[in-house]
Amino acid sequence: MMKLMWSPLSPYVRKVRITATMKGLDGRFEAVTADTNVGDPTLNKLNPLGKVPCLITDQGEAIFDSHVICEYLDSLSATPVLFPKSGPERWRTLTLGGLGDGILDAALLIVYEGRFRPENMKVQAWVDRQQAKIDRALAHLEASPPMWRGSPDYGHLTLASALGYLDFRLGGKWRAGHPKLVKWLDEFAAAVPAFEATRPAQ
Ligand SMILES: N[C@@H](CCC(=O)N[C@@H](CS)C(=O)NCC(=O)O)C(=O)O
Repeated sequence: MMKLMWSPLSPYVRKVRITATMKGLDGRFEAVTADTNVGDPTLNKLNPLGKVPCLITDQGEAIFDSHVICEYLDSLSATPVLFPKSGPERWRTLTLGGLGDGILDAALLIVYEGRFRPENMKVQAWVDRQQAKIDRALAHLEASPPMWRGSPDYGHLTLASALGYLDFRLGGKWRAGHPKLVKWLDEFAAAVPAFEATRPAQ
């Protein structure tokens, strides 16, 4: 039985959970909660970066980060193909995944600025810089939402998890001014029931 070190509210963990459900692997691992806010010695040993998700395979090997775990899970069963094997489609998928992760990283830095820095040490210019990355990414995606052929892949599920995180932690402000992306997310949720099933509890 594989083990997944996780936190129920993590958007990176959500990517892995959506991937596992899409690949029919839900029964194949046990979830182990790690508290990354206080720090978790077991997690730190497995992943020196102290971040979730971290997967421990049946062979006892630790795999991180979320991209690598998702690609590993994709390799365990044939369909649906979440990572195209080669050609322009592969690079398109990985680049969209990178953009989704980049939105997440910027949003997480904004959240951590609020969570970990004392009030008098907060740097608004730093928060604005991260928000500008998110805004540019959203404008880029709104111009041409990345539709899928057949069924969504890793790039799409990463973007959906990122937009879900903007809803959860940043008050859904992204929705104003991005009607095509809002529709895109609705279509993703209809195509991938695991998205709703993994929605973080408020
Ligand atoms: N690039 C990593 C990011 C993972 C990440 O930042 N996870 C957060 C939880 S949402 C975490 O564990 N943070 C703890 C820390 O940074 O100390 C991935 O894709 O897995």
